[in-house]
Amino acid sequence: MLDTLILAGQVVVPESKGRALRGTEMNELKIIDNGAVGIKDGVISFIGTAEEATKLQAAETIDAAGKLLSPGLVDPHTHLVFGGSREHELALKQQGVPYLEILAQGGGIHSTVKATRETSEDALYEKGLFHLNRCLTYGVTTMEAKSGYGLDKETELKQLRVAKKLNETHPIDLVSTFLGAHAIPENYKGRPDAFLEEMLSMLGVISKEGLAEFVDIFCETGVFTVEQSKVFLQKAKTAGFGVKIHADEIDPLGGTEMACEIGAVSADHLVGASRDGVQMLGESETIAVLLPGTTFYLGKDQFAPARDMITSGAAVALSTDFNPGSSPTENLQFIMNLAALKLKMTPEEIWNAVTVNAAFAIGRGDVAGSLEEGRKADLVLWDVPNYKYVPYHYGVNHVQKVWKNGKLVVGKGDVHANYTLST
Ligand code: IZC
Ligand code: ZN
Repeated sequence: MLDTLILAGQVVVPESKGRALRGTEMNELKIIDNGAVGIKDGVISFIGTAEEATKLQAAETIDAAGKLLSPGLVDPHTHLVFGGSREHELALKQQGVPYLEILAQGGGIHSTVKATRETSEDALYEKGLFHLNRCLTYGVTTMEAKSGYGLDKETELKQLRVAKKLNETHPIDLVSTFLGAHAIPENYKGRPDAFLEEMLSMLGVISKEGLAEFVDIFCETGVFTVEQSKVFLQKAKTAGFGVKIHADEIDPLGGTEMACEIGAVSADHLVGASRDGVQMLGESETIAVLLPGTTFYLGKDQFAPARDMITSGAAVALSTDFNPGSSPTENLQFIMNLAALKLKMTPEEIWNAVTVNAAFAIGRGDVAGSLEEGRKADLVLWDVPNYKYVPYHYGVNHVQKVWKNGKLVVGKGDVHANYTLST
């Protein structure tokens, strides 16, 4: 006897090959028309057609004929835990002051660092919880969270501990990344190497307390060079961490090539990736995590060359880059819209990019991002007629219900606009 049987007009079943989907594979998406998914003890115990499911018995049957059922979405690049906000920078942006100029003047990331240092661990937890709840209502059941707004030992550890507690208490599974190398703080101005050594000296305690699985660095003009990033990430890798990089986001420095060379799990942004970089992505295991919400929010016309990447055989994932400066949104569905409109990705590629490939980009490909019998039941019921509808109808939340580990956590009522959260 199943606990729950869900009948849906379409079920999206991204294929799990034990690795991320690459190149033309990204355009393949299994859809079960008039499908059914059964849940037993928090785990998926049946996937098939509604017709096949007629032989099954369930304590509860949800008839969502005409609607869409998918795996929970995975958001593989967020700066979830931070103090304050940066709406005061909007006027500067409107006047045309570039992101890196605001940063160089002591604003931007530095402004959030100041606010994060001044916010207590409890208050950071409450604020993180607020944003996390919103992510869940948008259909995300697994996501990454970076530190990087401390730039000192005490505050970086505070952020990482908040993320750990959020992971333990909230339905969303959080994967932590240490981004101590996010900017150069005032007291290390002109001494980037010394600052990077200081951040590397934290890896022991981070590892011991299980505070992060990945290490990341902001490789950008005025922040860290490609060479500094390479040395830093190689040391982190030697210390046993998976490595990630913010590469070629604003200026094309060549971080994409370096990420592929050193075997980064993901290279993120890649707006200015060179032809060589795109080619190397196609030949390496490094997953390209694209963040079109940031390009949109920074007011740029040039988006990451997603089509070239897919043509070269690369694995592409998509993410919000949720952060208070360059991408203040928890809405991964809007990123799916931007991927369709600005990155020219197909609906099939987009679904794979926010499920199976996003999961592999944060080391969770074996448990999240796809539907398989025996996997935990992380599911989203969408109030849309088919999978192509989500990347098409933009700016709103199409989620009707979310299950995490088989438990209904969003949308307890039957009313289509009921987003009541229950943890
Ligand atoms: O707070 O501005 N790009 N880091 C690198 C960010 C954006 C986050 C921020
Ligand atoms: Zn970022």
